[in-house]
Amino acid sequence: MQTRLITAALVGLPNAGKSTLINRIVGQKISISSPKSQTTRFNIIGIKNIGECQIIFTDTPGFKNSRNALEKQMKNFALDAIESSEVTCVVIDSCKLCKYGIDKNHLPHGIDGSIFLLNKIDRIKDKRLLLPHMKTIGEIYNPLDIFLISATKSTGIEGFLSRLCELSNAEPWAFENDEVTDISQKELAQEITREKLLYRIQDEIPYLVKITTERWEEKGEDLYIHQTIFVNKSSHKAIVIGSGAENIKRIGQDSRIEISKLLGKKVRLFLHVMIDEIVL
Ligand SMILES: Nc1nc2c(ncn2[C@@H]2O[C@H](COP(=O)(O)OP(=O)(O)OP(=O)(O)O)[C@@H](O)[C@H]2O)c(=O)[nH]1
Ligand SMILES: [Mg+2]
Repeated sequence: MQTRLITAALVGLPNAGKSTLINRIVGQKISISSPKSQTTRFNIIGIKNIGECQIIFTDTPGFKNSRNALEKQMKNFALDAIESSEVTCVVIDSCKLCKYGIDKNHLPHGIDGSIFLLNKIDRIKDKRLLLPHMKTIGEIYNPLDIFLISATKSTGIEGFLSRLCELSNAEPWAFENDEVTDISQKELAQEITREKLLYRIQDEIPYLVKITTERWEEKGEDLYIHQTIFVNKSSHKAIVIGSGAENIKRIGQDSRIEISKLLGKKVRLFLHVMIDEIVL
């Protein structure tokens, strides 16, 4: 079989649905998603094989111009992915597009000739509302193609993937047939705990945490995981734990259920919260 290969970066503003899309494409959760902006913190690779074609996607942190050190680093992740991928796919929130138009000042440079994915079209009743914006995108960016998709409803994704296959080159595959990501089980488990924190804790604290794994050990049928959530202030620690340890219990429970489902084994998860002033 003559194998084919293509690398594609998924970039866009925070909350556009990049991670939801990569998970949908590879068929399992490899990148956490949430209704909050800036959920993704680093680049995550997702691999999709279709017939002879291997597509290597990079999910990137939502693009934001900022002076803040963490956000600068996140912005560089997206720029690196654009630079190192053969095709850039710009994911746009269609609802925001209809409301505010294309947010040219906040999108990264270097996306001319990209594929544009107008996501969340399940939320647009009258698709004709998108037409003037598609025209503007055409004028500004000269896109390779524009697809209307819904990552949550799996709409329009096949056409997009076929287009990438058309653009692929005759080359050996870079990953084995059964590989879907480069993120390790340990890192993914940490990310899942962070996702549960994003859902459970309403303010900005989840952005200021770092999670590490102290222990990862199989004992009989069970996998014992000890994770530490580092926060940078004692007041944050109190909020993460919650009154009567309500928050941390719930975060632990939700995370354990999901990690267990993902790994297909019984998981015992222990969460510790510690203060470290230089969390980020
Ligand atoms: N209705 C609808 N919601 C979507 C769709 N795709 C994503 N979402 C929601 O949009 C929110 C953000 O999704 P994410 O996948 O985390 O977005 P992201 O672009 O990865 O965000 P960052 O990592 O912060 O840059 C979540 O609440 C998703 O459920 C879609 O096709 N339709
Ligand atoms: Mg994301």
